[in-house]
Amino acid sequence: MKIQRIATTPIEGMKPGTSGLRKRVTEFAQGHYLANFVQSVFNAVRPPEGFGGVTLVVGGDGRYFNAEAIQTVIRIAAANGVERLLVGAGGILSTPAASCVIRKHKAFGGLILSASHNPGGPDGDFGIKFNAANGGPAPEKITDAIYAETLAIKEIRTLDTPDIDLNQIGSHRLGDTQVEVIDPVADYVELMRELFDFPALRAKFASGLTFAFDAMHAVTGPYAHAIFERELGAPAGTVRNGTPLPDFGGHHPDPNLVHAKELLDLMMSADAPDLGAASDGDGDRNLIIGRGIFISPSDSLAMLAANAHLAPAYRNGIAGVARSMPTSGAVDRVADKLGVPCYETPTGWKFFGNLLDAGRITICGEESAGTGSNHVREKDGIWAVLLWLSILAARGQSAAEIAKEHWATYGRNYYTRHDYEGVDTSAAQGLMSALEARLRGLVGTTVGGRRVAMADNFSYTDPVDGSVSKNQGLRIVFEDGSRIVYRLSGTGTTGSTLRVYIERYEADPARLAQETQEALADLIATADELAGIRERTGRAQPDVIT
Ligand code: VG1
Ligand code: CO
Repeated sequence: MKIQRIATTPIEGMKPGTSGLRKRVTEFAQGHYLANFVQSVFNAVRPPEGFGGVTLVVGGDGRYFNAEAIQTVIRIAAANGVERLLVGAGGILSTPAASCVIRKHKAFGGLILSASHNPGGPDGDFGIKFNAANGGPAPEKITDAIYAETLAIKEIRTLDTPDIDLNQIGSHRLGDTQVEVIDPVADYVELMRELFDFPALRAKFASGLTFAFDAMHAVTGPYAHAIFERELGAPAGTVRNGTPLPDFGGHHPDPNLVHAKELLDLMMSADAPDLGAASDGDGDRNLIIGRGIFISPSDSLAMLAANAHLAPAYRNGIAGVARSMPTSGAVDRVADKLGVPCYETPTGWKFFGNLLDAGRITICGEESAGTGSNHVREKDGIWAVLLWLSILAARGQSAAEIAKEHWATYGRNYYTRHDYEGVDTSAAQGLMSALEARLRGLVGTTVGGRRVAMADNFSYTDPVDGSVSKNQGLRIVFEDGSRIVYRLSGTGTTGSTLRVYIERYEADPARLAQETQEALADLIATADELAGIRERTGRAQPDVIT
């Protein structure tokens, strides 16, 4: 088969963000945009001996442009000499399933086509990222190398071949490349069966445990139907919006209290099942709502760490935990009590990989509804739900009872994140640099009635390989342990998103049941005052509060 060498020129702005390259579909679909990036990945990761003998995994979240993009990726991979491609049927692989397939089949890595929680459709977003052989998102060293290649690229290697039929499971030959279309769900279900006690969960569903899962018309539908309804016997209808749609049914597949409002309303109603959960576009996030109670992702991470031993995979305890810097300190208290280390990393799953590979941690998570463990190298929405179901089953208590007991034991970290979306980029950057310039001077002063104990721009030194990641968010810590963190999002595609993370610890048993926004009201006001949010962004209120 004749390899086509197509001349091209570098395209600016392809620096991967928090989780790969994300742009509007309109940008991705233009000219050589996608092909330039994919070829740059191959240029950056090519082993000295080439891609012969290499297996690569390819799949996506099924969003608009996924089907075309996957064919482009297959052709470029074949033209670059990749020996074997494992492609999810229908072009589908959830992010955690892709991680699972890479690890199980000892692949060299994978290309995941997803813009995750970003909106989809012709006017929505698309994305792509490279995961390495451990199944995890490429570390910064590799994403930097990919970026450098995007600025130097001269030609794209591809084939002039018809599309491969991805709708049937089976094998195809494309030049010297073997393209295997695989069941996107099977390997993942098998892994979940190993980690959790499916017969015990099945028995709980049979004896009346009730559950609602909102797949938000995104990629988790097929996984959720297979696991919750078929494997565990939950009644049909347990999984809602379970058919993946290219535009997510016109909704925004971000499982938060704004976009998963239907689920929230159900869980706060008289008909609420025992547990409610939702996942995002690519299946790596989880929203957990008990009957009448929202469990904040930071609290969920802490509660999962404290109770993980109730599931077979973690029966012998956990080696350690990690959380991203803006995530609340609730899990730190659990680690303390368990006598295991707790690591604080920058935002984004790629920073957990080394800690997991080195066996230093077993469970990790982020405030943005991401929780996972050493079973794969991505956060995993369905895994988190299965762990919650296992804990409910083993403890025989409601989510609300578990949360209350947790707070009574550890105290409560009241926590909220305020997002200001689509802010003018220069206004957002101005806010951050003005605040950064003042950080040093803030230490020792009193703001909003609290003395500032520490203020810095978070920098992380990876304890495993010593790599340093700077500029990971501005944090202001007060003497009473309260904290305000400011960051600009690295996943958005329009303007800038300012994220403000606010946290206060409460140990007083009489004050553990407050409404979160009320409990944090004075710090929220201080956050605005410190950075001049209203003044600089012109916004009186955040767009999303979680
Ligand atoms: C956001 C979250 C971060 C998460 C990332 C990818 O990044 O804050 O915690 O890892 O999305 O999640 P940012 O830079 O926008 O704050 V996913 O589910 O979109 O891959
Ligand atoms: Co996601």
